Amino acid sequence: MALASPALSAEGLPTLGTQPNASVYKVRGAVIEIAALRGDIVRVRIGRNGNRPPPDESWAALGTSRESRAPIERFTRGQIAGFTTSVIKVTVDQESGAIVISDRKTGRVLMADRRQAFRADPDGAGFSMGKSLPDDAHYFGLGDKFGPLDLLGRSFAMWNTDSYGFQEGHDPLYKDIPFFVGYTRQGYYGFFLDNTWRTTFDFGHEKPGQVTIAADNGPIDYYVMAGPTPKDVERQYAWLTGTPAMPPRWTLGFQQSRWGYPTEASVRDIVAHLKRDRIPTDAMWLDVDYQQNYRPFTVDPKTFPRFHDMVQTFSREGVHTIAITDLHIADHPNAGYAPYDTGIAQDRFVKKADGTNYIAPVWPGPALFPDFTQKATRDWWGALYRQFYLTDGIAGFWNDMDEPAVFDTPTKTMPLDNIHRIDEPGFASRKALHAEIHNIYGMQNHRATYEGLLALKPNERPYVMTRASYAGGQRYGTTWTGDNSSNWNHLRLTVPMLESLGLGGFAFAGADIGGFAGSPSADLLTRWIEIGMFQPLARDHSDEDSQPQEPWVGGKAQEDIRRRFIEERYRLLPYNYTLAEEAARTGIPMIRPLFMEFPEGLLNGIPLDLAAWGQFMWGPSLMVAPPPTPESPAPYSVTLPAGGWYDYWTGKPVSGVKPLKLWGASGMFLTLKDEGAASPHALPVTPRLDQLPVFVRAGSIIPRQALVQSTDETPKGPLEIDVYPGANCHGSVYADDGHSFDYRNGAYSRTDLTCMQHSDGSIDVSIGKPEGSYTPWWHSYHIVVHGVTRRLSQSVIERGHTLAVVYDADQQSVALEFPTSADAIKVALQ
Ligand code: NBV
Repeated sequence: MALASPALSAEGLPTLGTQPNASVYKVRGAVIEIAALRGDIVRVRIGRNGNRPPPDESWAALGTSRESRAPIERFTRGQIAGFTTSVIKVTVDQESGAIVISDRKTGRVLMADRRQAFRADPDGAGFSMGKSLPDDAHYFGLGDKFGPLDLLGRSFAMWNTDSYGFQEGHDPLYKDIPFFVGYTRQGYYGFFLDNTWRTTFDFGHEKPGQVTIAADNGPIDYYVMAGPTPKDVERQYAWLTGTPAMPPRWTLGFQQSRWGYPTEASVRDIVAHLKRDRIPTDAMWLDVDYQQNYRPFTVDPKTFPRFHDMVQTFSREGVHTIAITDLHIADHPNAGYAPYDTGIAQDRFVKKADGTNYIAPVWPGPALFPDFTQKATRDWWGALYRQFYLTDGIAGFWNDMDEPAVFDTPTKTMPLDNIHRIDEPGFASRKALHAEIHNIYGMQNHRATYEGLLALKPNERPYVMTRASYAGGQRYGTTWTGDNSSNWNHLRLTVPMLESLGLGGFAFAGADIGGFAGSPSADLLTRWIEIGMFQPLARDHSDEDSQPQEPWVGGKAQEDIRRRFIEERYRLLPYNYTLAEEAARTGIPMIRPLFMEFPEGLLNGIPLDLAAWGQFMWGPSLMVAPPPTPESPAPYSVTLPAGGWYDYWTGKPVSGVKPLKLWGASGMFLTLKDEGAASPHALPVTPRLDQLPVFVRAGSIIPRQALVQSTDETPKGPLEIDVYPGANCHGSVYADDGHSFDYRNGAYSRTDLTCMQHSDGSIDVSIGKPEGSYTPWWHSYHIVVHGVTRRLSQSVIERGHTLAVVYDADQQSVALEFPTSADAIKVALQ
């Protein structure tokens, strides 16, 4: 029961006397080690049954972050011991072991054990932790959960599962991201349980007033991040588990895919049709159809006779080819199948409990499963891409089925007592049961591919998409939401699902546009394309049994609408790419819940999103507001957070009405409190299939470009800069070569943009001095300032001449154009 800090060597526990950032407490046989990694992040590790804390190993948390140290000051007051960092206060009740982690200055409680630090399961292997759930709490995150954004009142399992045709409420799905963002009226915080075994999170469902976090086995090892804003939490989580891999620019273009393009001719036809119909496109995906007998790393010469030529031709047309490479290696001996031969020779595969290779049916029939928990196996796997990547010119890869999925078995996966042989920097070499490895298997498959491509082309950004993953998997690229369905509810729930994935680090994620299982109606496909163009990964993909769902399906009128939205995505590329770079640098996702941009924006005390179903932020400036029930022609109310808004499509200011009733998440009407300008407004909208309400936050500056048919094309004309005056008016534009890592050595260009509206109506627009050594494609700026209601007819450019300005009274805008400069430029519009 005694405080046993700082040095515990006499007890056989780790000596922490030399570690000024951690305290160790021995309570009721448990050894609780709490370390401050930064002033705003603490890590709790608990050794059960008098054991030392679990080993410091992690697939998710970066070694450099785990080694990081922040100063602490310890204290003891009666039975309460603890410490403070610059931001956090930790207390441990030495009678019960209950830990309370709070904000040192405000007293805001982040996480508090209800009674004790944990409860051991009767069998001794598992544990559960009961944390208090304040009355005003809400929870967000946990990755690919399929339901409302708020996790409150529900419970979830974390177990990567092939979930074909999943529907609302189905759980678990493909990924295990045991990280959530907690909210109370006092602020936001983050919680990450680093335990790869099957775990559960219950937010007041089983036990009201309690968040229960439990695992079947594995370490009690968790991190609490102090926020206090949602963006702070995202930065803290990215610092701990890594930022998302910077995507090649082309991956922000439109992408076409389908399971069931059976031949090379059919694939060429699709690309030709996209070109003919002038649907801007950047990628064509090849599903399993191209392979010989579904064997990974093969091409069927009968159905894809000129495969290499096809990939090269597409590439010349600005269309990048992405190929699926499932992980299961066909059990195909004595046939010259190199992945099998080399894998067997090097003993690369997962074993059964009896030590023999595990073989189970998947695509190619009986197959073996690489043991990605070994660096050497990952290196072997990565080298299998040589021909596709270096010779054929395939631009990206797709790791499917890596939960791992196994056919013809009720568990849908391999036996839990299969054996992995961890042989890995940062880990003790040991055998591990599949039950421990299952949730990181897909992540390590993803990693093996990403790192393999990197080894083959060290200065090219790899592009790899995985279906299964674990926390930290964002470091290896992108993901998608798996086998969704072609129905309106899936379209509706895609938004919170992508938001949750973004909160969990997966900034570049997408859902199959149009839905995978089943066939969308023409209207559904149109709406899905519209909304999907404001999401990170825009890929139209479908099941082999479904009807075609390419952009032209359903007739010209529908295609024209879809094309218009796809084109808009290309026009927004400078903005979108700036968002992608921000995500890769900071961890702040591209698609954001409203609370991320308006953390103070509460409706009846709760974050705005909960009343504004389906509305989301695309970066800091654009708010997309699809109908909350997207199939319904019924009018609905868009919630406009306080601060002023413009209509993206017309450029004109919009104002809502207040107070108003809003359709809430739970299907109830909520009444807005009228708190004057500081309160949100509601804007009545009557939905139309050919329109998607998108709003620009006042005070934004958005860079755009001329339409291109592929992101490889250099846009003609100036960089367009749309200025929407308002408070704190700013924006930025980032550019680099779009594919290499040269930006890390300064070969990028970032320009800050600001504006200022004076009381007499005159406006200053400032273009900062471009930072970085990269010269972007534009040579001039075309500036349009929106919401201008009085004639402004000339502009004075600092150190330059006076330029005529075009004032458009109808559009309430002024426009002017001038060349770029290596220096800052300030334009005074008078
Ligand atoms: O490779 C075929 C499909 C793919 O189209 C889909 O996107 C994946 O989620 N894949 C599942 C395998 C299906 C196995 C029945």
